[in-house]
Amino acid sequence: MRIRRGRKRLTAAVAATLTLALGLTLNTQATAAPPSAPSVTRYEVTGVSTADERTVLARTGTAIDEVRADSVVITADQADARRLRAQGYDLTALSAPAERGGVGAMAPSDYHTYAQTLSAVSTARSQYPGLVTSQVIGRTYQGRDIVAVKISDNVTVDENEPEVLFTSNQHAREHLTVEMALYTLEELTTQYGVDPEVTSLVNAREIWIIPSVNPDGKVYDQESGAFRNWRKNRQPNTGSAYIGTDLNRNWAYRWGCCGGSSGSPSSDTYRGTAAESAPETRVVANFVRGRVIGGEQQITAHIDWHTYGELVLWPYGYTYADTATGLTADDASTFRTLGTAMANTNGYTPQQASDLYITDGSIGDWMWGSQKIFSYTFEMYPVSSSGGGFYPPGSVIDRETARNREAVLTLLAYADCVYRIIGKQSQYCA
Ligand code: 7B0
Ligand code: CA
Ligand code: CA
Ligand code: ZN
Repeated sequence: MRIRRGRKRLTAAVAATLTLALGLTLNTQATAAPPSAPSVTRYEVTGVSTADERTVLARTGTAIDEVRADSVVITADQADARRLRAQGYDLTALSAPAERGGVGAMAPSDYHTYAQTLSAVSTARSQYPGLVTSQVIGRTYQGRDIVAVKISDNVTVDENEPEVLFTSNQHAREHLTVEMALYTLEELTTQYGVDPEVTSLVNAREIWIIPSVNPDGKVYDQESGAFRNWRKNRQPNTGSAYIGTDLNRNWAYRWGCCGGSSGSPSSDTYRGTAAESAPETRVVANFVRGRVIGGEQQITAHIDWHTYGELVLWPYGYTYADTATGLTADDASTFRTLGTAMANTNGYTPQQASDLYITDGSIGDWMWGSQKIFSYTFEMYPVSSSGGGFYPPGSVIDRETARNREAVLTLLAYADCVYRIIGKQSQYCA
C-alpha cells in the first residue's frame, strides 16, 4: 500500500465531512475578522530587472511571486495595485490565475489536506515501525499539531549519526511542498532494502521531515472550496484587522535588519512583532535548538521547500555579499558547490538567495547564521506562472516531487561533512 494518496481522490462525501469537522474545530477559535478577502489579481510589473530593483519593490511590502528577465510577477489587491502605480510602477494584469479556475488549475482536492497529511504519516509509522516515528513538536496559533517525522534505522534510538532536516509549507499556498515531504517519506521507506543507496543513507543518517510548518495557513488556503492565495500564518495582529505573519521573515537571525521584510501587518511579508513572535517559527526553532546535544548541533544539512521558480538558493538572503559575518569564503564555496551539484540533478537554477531580492528573517539565514546548518531553499515547479504558479494541476505531483529525488539523496550523502564537496573534509571534519 502506498503512503501517499496517489491518484485516489477523496469522494465528495468524505471531503464534505472533513470540511465540516474542520469547520467545527475552527468555530471554537477566536479569529479576528479579516478585511473580507480582497479580490486579488496577478500582475506583471515591468522595468524591474536587477536584484536591487526587485529589493526596492519588495520593500514596499509586496511579495514577489516570480522573477523574469526584465519584470516580476506579483499578486496584489486593488489598493496595492493603486499604491504601486502611484509610485510609478507599470502594472499589467495577467489573466486567469490558476487558483480561480485558469487552464490546468489545481483543484483543492488534488493535494493532501492537512488531516490527510497526518494520516499518511500515521500509515507510514504503522507500516514501517522500525524506520519511522513521529512526534508533535508544538502547536500552531490555532492549536493544530506541528509534527516532525523521523526516518532512520533503529529509529526509536537517538544514534550518533548526522541528522538532516526537511521543512515544508512555511508559506500556506505552497501545497506542492507538502507533497514533496510525503514523497520523501514514501521513497525512503518503500525503497529501504530495495535500493542500495536509499538503504545505506537511511542506515547512516537520522532524517527529520516537518511536512507542514504552517498548518493553519494551509487549511485556510485549501479548505474553503477555492484557493485563497494565502501566504502567512493565521495569527491576528493587535491593532490591525489584517491577519498573519510571514513565517519566512520571522526567524531570529538579523530579524528585520535590512529592508527585506515589512513592518506592516497588512503586508504579505510582515515580519511580526519580534523574531519568533509566530508560534510556528518558535516551535520549529525550538525543535532545531533541541538537536544540540553535548554542545553540538546534530543537524548538518537542511532543505526548506517552497514554490515556485525552480531555484536552489543558499544564504545569506539579508545581504548581496557572498561572504559576511559567520560565512567565510570556504562556507560560500561549499554552499555554491553543493547547491550547483543538486541543481544539476533537477535542472533548477542555483544562486545565492539575495540574487532574487533581499530578505531578512528567513529560515536559511537563521539555520546557517545561528546553527551552522547548511541550509538550502528550493523553489519547486513551475518555473513561471504559465505552469500554474502556486497552483499547478495535481497531475504534476508525481513528476515534480520525483524530480528532486537525486537532490535529496545528494544532500543526505554529504551530510556527514558538507565541506567534503570542496575537498576540505580533513580541515573541517577531522
Ligand atoms: C521568500 O516565493 C526566500 C529566499 C531565502 N532568503 C524565497 C521565498 O520567502 O520570499 N520565495 S517565495 O516566497 N516562496
Ligand atoms: Ca539510525
Ligand atoms: Ca542523533
Ligand atoms: Zn515560499
